[in-house]
Amino acid sequence: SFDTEGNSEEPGNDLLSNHVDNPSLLPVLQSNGDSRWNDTSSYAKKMHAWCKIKNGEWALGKILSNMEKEFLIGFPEGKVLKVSTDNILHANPDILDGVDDLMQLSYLNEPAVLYNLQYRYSRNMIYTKAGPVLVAINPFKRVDLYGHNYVEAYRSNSTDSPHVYAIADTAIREMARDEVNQSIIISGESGAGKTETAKIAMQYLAALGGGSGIEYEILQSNPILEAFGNAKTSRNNNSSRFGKLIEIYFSLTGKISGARIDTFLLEKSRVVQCTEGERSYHIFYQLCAGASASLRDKLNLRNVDDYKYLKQSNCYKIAQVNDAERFNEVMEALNVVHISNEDQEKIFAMLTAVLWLGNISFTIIDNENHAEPVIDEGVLTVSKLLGCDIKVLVLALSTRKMRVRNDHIVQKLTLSQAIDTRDALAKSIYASLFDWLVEQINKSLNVGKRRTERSISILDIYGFESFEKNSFEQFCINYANERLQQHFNRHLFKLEQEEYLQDGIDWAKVDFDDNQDCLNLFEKKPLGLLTLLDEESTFPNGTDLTFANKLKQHLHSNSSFRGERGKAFSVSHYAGEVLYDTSGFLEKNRDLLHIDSIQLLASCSCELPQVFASKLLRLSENAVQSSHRQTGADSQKRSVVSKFKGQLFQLMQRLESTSPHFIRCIKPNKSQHPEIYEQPLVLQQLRCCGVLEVVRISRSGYPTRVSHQKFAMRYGFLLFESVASQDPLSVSVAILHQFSILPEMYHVGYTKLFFRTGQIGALEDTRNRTLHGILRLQSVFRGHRA
Ligand code: AD9
Ligand code: MG
Repeated sequence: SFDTEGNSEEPGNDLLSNHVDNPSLLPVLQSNGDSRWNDTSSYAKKMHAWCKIKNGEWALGKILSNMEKEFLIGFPEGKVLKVSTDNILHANPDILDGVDDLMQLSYLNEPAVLYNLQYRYSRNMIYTKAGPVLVAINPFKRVDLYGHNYVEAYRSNSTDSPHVYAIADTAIREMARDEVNQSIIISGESGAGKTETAKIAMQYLAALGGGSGIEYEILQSNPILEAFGNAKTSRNNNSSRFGKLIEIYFSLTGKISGARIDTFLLEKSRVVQCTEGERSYHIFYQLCAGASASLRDKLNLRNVDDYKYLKQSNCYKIAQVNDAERFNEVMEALNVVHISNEDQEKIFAMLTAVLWLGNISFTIIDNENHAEPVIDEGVLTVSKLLGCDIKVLVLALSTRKMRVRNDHIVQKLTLSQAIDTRDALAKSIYASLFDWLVEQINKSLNVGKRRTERSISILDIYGFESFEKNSFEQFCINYANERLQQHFNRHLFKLEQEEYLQDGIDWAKVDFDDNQDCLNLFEKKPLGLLTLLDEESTFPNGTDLTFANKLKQHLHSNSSFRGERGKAFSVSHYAGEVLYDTSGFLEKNRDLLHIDSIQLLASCSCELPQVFASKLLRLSENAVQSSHRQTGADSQKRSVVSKFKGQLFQLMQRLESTSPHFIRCIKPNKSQHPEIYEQPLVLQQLRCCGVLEVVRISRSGYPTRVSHQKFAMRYGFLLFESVASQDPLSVSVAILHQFSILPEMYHVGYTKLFFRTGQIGALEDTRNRTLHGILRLQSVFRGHRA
């Protein structure tokens, strides 16, 4: 069958819609404006062309004259400039303005792609296909593209404009058709729109697979997880600080039967420490703003600016967000996922306990800097909210039981140790609460436990981050993004190209930015970032500085690594270079919660702290067991990065068993404003995601596939001379020769012909002209006869 750019139901139309039907206009890819592919003789007077102007941006002008090494270009405002040939690229004809698939551009160069996306963006067409990938540009405003009418349009196939709905629709269809689980993988940097896109995809699935009511519960998990797992950062007012995979199950009749949410590595440091201008997790502000008077009373809850953890960043509000209203929405959502009022109150008590923990201060009690908590409202409220004895709380915050050989001794904590212990307890309560909440939601969503049905998974993780100061959290987030990028590359570049090779096609590989080097830098054993970090974390004398020095000593020859001054190093990620400061790396990686703190939680009379304690105990016991097996590699507990790596590997394994659909979100500006399209910012994202290369592969590959038989049938009548042998292969080859199709434009496979984009278009034109001619002749004959 005709298999054009994947699979199309109506081959004829698709073939005709190819705009590139002149071989001389074949893809010109400029990955960085270099002019290797730029054949200057193809520029003619009066042609429009892209010119690179001073700030690196591209402007559209008209060629006035072509001099030896430069062009004279006229710009719309009347300006005339001399531009060197190196800074000129072909512009597409007006008729291609705003095409909805970048594959259709006659000239595929960076300015052409940027312009096309901008053209669409300024008309609120935020979605564009880049071959198999959907590109979504964040509108930073409401756009009228969603809701019932749009869902119906995509459900009934009455539109084919690129859309998240279209992707979700394809996933549903392919799940049913191929009986294979599907995944929708959303990537892009922080603030690009992944989480919104994930919700839009979920809405479509819910609309098509709904009926039982479970779809509403699934949708209502979003406001809950966002309240507890998202926060305002300098990049995004609603930044996800955890990764999420939601797997939605479908019954054989295509109805949603349940779902399961998996989360990855919540950034818990945010609970106790937050950069100026950012916020901690939304739920804290929502609770303080929205709790009823009686709840405030019961919890001894104050205002946001009464809490040190919330005060330190000097930021309480998010523009256009009403935290009190959001609180009501979250409570409503908690009801929907069957979390009882009683449990809700327990949740709020834990949140308030965390806030009050932050207010606990210490006094120095001796001249060795040992400290003890001040018994004030903070200590009293925490003990009441957790249901623990004040004395036990005070001891847990000021001492530590140690085992020295066979003796148990009690060691007093210094001020900084006491503060760390307090903060570790707060972080641990919050992270345990988050996990518990996800578990409760899953209980509600996992309706008919047996999972024999098919599923669609949606992946939405934290996007690539590069701040002025980057710490352990960015290190983990960016590592996760490298893994995801690898998955993207594997599917869109490696596997596609392998298929050609399998079909016996002599295929000159298209280069893409393989991030394997960078992944190796992280994962290699024994000398990779993760192993070295784990190793240093277990050394008694290891510090952030010794860690940084080890990295420099062992990794200096890796091209993705660069040692920097002092405790810093930088990594050249697929999405750009990031400078990391190792301060706090070891401690955050060890993530120790002392047994005294766990015992404190276990001693509480309230239910949640006990639940947290038993889970924390189980974790540390498992770790101790596994560390025995691993000859003591991890002394106490699996480190954060090794656990995270394990989670990511599992995630990738799960995704590998699905058929993927990729959505690349693009952030058009840094200020989170609508209508602003910053070319260099968009370009940088297009480059690092390899969007142009995807299009290039799809185009410079052989996207059009036709069996010999079909080809011979369709075009055989165009032959001037009959062919001796009538077998489809010989007829096909004769057609190719007659139309002088250049050998590099097609490939004869074992059973099929493979064409580059545009070749069939020319043949179709001839076929149509000939058919028209025949029809005209026929009518002329009829006229004669009449
Ligand atoms: V992060 O890696 O979690 O920091 P995301 O998830 O990529 O990031 P998010 O989805 O949170 O970004 O989008 C940021 C903001 O852009 C949202 O809060 C919306 O205000 C805005 N946005 C994104 N997509 C859309 C959309 N399709 N329509 C309207 C949108 N607004
Ligand atoms: Mg997000």
